[in-house]
Amino acid sequence: MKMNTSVAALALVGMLALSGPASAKGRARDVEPQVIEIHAKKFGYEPEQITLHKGETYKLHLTSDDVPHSLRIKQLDLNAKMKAGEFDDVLFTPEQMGDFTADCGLYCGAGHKKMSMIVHVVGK
Ligand SMILES: [Cu+2]
Repeated sequence: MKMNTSVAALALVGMLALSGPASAKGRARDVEPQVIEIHAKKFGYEPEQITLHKGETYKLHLTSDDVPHSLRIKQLDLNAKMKAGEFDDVLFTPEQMGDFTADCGLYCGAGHKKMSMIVHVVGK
């Protein structure tokens, strides 16, 4: 009888010890978002494709090397301006998996419709 009680007490101590690391895990998620630099230029983007993880927040570091463009993905609710010679940071969290084609939402000349970039969104 006495032994059973101490076993139960030990089990309780073990459970309390386990609850500690679980809350520390929550803090590890407060890391700075990964920065992804993207350049637009008549008539394309650099890089031409990127891979992101669904549900993760990224900081898009956007600029244009010539005239104003934008980076638009309708399905992911993104349409960010890309200013000429100036950087803008845009926080972006893709919430759908799949292969998406980003295009330019700002008319920039004869090749405007040809501007595209592939964004792969994968699971973790
Ligand atoms: Cu454009």
